[in-house]
Amino acid sequence: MQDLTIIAATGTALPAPRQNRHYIAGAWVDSAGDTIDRLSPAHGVLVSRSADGTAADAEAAIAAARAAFDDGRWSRLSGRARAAVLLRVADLIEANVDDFALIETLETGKPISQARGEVAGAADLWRYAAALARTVQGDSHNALGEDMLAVVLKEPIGVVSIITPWNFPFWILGQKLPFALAAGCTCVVKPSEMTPSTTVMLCDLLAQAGLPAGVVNVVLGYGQTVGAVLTAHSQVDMVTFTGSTAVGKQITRTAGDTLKKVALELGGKNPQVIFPDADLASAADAVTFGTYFNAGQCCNAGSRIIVHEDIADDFVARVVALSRRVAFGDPLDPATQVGAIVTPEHAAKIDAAVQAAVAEGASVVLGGAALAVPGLGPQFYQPSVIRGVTPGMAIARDEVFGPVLTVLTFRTLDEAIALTNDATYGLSAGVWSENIHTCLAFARAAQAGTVWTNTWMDGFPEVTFGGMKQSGQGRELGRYGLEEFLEVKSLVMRVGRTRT
Ligand code: TXE
Repeated sequence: MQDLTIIAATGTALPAPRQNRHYIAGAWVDSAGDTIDRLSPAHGVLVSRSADGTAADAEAAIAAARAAFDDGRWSRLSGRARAAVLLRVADLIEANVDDFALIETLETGKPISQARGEVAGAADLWRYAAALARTVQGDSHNALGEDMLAVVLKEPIGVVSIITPWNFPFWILGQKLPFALAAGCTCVVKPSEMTPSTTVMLCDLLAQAGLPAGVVNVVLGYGQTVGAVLTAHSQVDMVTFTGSTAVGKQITRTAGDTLKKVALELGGKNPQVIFPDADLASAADAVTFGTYFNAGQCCNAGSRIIVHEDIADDFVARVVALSRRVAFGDPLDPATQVGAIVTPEHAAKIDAAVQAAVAEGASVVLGGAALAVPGLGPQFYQPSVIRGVTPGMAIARDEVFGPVLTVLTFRTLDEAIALTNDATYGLSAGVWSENIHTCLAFARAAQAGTVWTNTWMDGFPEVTFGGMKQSGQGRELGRYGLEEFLEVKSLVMRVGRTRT
């Protein structure tokens, strides 16, 4: 082992496995289908057994959401009344952070400290969405002629299918569900088949908070069965999806038959550009965090480093030194900073990407292999730094979704911008320089939904998030995060007599 920081198994006793059922029309429902077992990626122990939903289960959930929308039990409430429920949900999540975080850790493999942060952060998303619920408003036109008045209304779009992935299950749900509810929509949620439990646990809190039955329904199961129905069904008005670009494209095609609205938050291959005048200590710190956070299984991973050639050796040495200090190991230890890889297949995919890069001529400066953690299974990967990467290599272009940093170099600002934009993705980009002109020139030219300047991955419920190019369409968070779930209707009225 290359002098890394490793945290051995804590030996903590794990809770009994959860049994997860569908939640439809306010009731727990067994599936006619099979069940799906989820083992903890770090411990190999059964965490949950969940319904493997069928098309009929999905259809029942859609019917419940449709009925709840059409009778106005939620959509016709005032923004104030909706906000009150969302605020109670936020309080209840905060009161249950530890329970949610433990299950999130066991299903995803992420460190418990970060799972706590994710759950507490999600509560804040519910709180923010509650504030937005009271701001639904459109426009008025009063200069169309004295007897004409037009108002533009914003109305809930209707029934929304929400399909979420496994990397931040509770946070990503929080980027979508409370915003849809704030707008007055009703929802059918399908969490990832690998990490369904916190979504299921939330249903109890929704009921306690006073959300009417049928407004939120959860169907468990696979994408090809349940997900396909949620995207194709004529009674669904919108699909919002976070996941892989390949499935995002598939969803767009399926949803096209009924022309339902589609919002997508997909992959990224996000560059951080480091100029020689940057605060290199801060930049190295942020690059290290941006590479290893969530074991790199993060659409916003900032692991495509584009560093000025004059400082490349120094900068890589700093990152390698910091990488050795990042604590990898048992997610249940509060000191752990990086946990397990989500599945054995995904761990193998990460390693294959690294070995392919080596075969293409890149060199491994650090890591580049599975990580042995005393007392735990094989599903860990070493912090890895790869040099000698050229822009055409697969590892420079494709999302690795693992704790792997690649290094490209540049000489001029124009070259840095060209390398940044030489990507099919456009989710986020970063620039490190003490010169505001350099930063702004880069930020204006970068094809990315978010550009971070002298920081990385700082996010706020208030600040809109989303991708350009093949990183997605539509936006989440901020005001735009509400607008996505609102339909626009113009009322044109001839009213009042023209004065003579
Ligand atoms: O994602 P999928 P996977 C990227 C990352 C990762 C790769 C594969 O590169 O290595 O995707 O991950 C549901 N119709 N991201 O395979 O398959 C599925 O059940 C409807 C980026 O886990 O996209 C799950 O609920 N739904 C990312 C969700 O889609 C379908 C987060 C995501 O699964 C479906 C995760 C279908 N035909 C992975 N097929 C990010 N943007 O953060 C699957 N699903």
